[in-house]
Amino acid sequence: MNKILLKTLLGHKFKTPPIWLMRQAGRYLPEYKETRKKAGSFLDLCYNPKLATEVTLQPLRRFDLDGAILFADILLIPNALGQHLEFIEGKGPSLKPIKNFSDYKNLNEVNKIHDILNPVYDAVSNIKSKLEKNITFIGFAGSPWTVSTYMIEGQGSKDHIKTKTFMLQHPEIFDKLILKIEKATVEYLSKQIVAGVDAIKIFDSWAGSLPGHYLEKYSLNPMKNIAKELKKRFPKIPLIVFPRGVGPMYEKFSKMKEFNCIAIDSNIDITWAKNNIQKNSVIQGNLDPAYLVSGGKDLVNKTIDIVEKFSTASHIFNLGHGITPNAKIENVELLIKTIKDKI
Ligand code: 1CP
Repeated sequence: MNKILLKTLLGHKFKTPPIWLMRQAGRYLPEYKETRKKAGSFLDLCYNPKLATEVTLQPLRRFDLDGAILFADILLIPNALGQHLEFIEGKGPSLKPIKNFSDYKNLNEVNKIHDILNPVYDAVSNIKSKLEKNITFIGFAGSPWTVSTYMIEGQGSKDHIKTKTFMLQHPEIFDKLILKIEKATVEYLSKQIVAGVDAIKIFDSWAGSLPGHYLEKYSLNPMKNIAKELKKRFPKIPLIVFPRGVGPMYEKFSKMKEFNCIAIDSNIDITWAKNNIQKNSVIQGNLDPAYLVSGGKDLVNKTIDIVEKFSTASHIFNLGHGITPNAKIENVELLIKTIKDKI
């Protein structure tokens, strides 16, 4: 097996760390914009196996990356559970929000999700058949907490006040919703694995907005349950967790034995992470995506700093969050050259 990313997830250490980038497919690539136009809407792109394959492969044709991430979205789960979803140009996702028990009751049964998600599994097998043998293929889903914020807010939010108010005022409904997302996510990820992904990542992009002990209850525990079930069904498939924004609580998340790797955001100090996290788990991260806009010496120096700090144990190079639409292609090239050629 020559998949160095997969081997690193399993605890091997290479002189040069493997690299992939969160949101490596997307609007900073002209070829993505073209395919996206051809598809019609963003959802049409996600549910078109041929075009989803095309955009998954686009960054790999341009860059010397070690991993491919399935082109899909964390909001396909709410959609498959029956929630109306559209992506509005220049504004982002828009869903019909869940406001009460009757909205919750109207969601589809978990076993119905595949009726909608089948094209995603077709995309996975299609991508698998086209990937070079040295590329690690990553499947993914959102965490129950992060997905619930979109289901309740009905759109992206910075403070998640509606979701937290719902959680505090209707704990019985909220618990049921989290459990339902958890179960749907296990089934969704299991099908991705059967269709051919090599590893799984769970994105908890909004973990940082949960207060106090709710972080454990609604972020950590549901993700742990998903990971436990996946490990029972597929013991060899490595799992990555990304509890973005949890600060010093990263240490606790990194001790979850069910996950092989923890992705850290750019706010985490790399020396702290080396001393407190890397001893518990393989580490992934954590260049700020802004360096891919600004480029130059700063990008080179920061990249070398991250690689050197994490070089004593297993490390996967990545950003601390998704690449932005204004990232420059030449800066992505410079980043990869810096890592692979050690300039
Ligand atoms: O206009 C467009 O083309 C849509 C932009 C876009 C893209 C390229 C969206 C809408 N989703 C995606 C693909 C995507 N989303 C991928 C696969 C591609 C890749 O990584 O190369 C992945 C892994 C995601 C995951 C995702 N979607 C997350 C978790 C990661 C993160 O960035 O924190 C989240 C929070 C979403 C929701 C979402 N989807 C799209 C947008 C604009 C958003 C964020 C909405 C908000 O502001 O809250």
